[in-house]
Amino acid sequence: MTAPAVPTGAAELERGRRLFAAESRFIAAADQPAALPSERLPEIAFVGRSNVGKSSLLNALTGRKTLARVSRTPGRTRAINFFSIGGRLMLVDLPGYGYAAVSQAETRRWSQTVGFYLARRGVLRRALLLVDVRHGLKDSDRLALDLLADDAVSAMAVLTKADKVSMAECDAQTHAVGAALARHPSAYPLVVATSAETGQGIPALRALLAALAS
Ligand SMILES: Nc1nc2c(ncn2[C@@H]2O[C@H](COP(=O)(O)OP(=O)(O)OP(=O)(O)O)[C@@H](O)[C@H]2O)c(=O)[nH]1
Ligand SMILES: [Mg+2]
Repeated sequence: MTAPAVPTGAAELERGRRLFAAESRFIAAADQPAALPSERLPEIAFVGRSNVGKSSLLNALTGRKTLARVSRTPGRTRAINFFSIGGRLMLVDLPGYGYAAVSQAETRRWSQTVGFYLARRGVLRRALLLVDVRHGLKDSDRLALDLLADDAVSAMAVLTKADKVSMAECDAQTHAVGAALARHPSAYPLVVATSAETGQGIPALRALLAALAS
């Protein structure tokens, strides 16, 4: 089998564009397992440290600035938020990790709900592990990867905030993260560099996700 590549073909890109041109809709916010919506569509989970840009990437993909809540204050997204894309794919915005200033009780509830979600969600097709291009993989990301491997969820790395560095730095980080993930059992062997500001990498990511839609 040949290794997957970042999509560049016109037909693939067009499939991605079409999927994300369809109506995107907020479905539910779950802060406990009982509040998770029913499993109707293939799901893609957005995983990553607080402030890495999960909600911003979701908005960039859908072309809607305010679908998911973005904040300068880390730890803003507290619940698991579900967004339907054209009734064919569910994007799942998870609360971030690695941010100290939330209470212990809240952190425990976070890990219980997210842990339950990752372990038990039959329709979960892939996790996007978001990594800030300036910071690279952190220990907390490696822990998240271990958790995903335990739950047999395939994880694809997506670099965020590519607009913050030069193209050369972005390429170097893409290779570094790719090499680090290549050693990890849960990793999907592809890294996409994106920017929610400039739109870099967004059409390619749409195309990759369209291949997982129903
Ligand atoms: N320059 C730049 N800034 C970005 C980009 N993506 C996100 N940001 C900024 O980073 C900050 C955090 O973005 P969010 O999308 O709220 O991050 P998050 O991962 O959802 O954060 P939590 O919900 O707290 O876990 C905001 O100030 C965004 O405007 C990007 O591609 N480029
Ligand atoms: Mg968020």
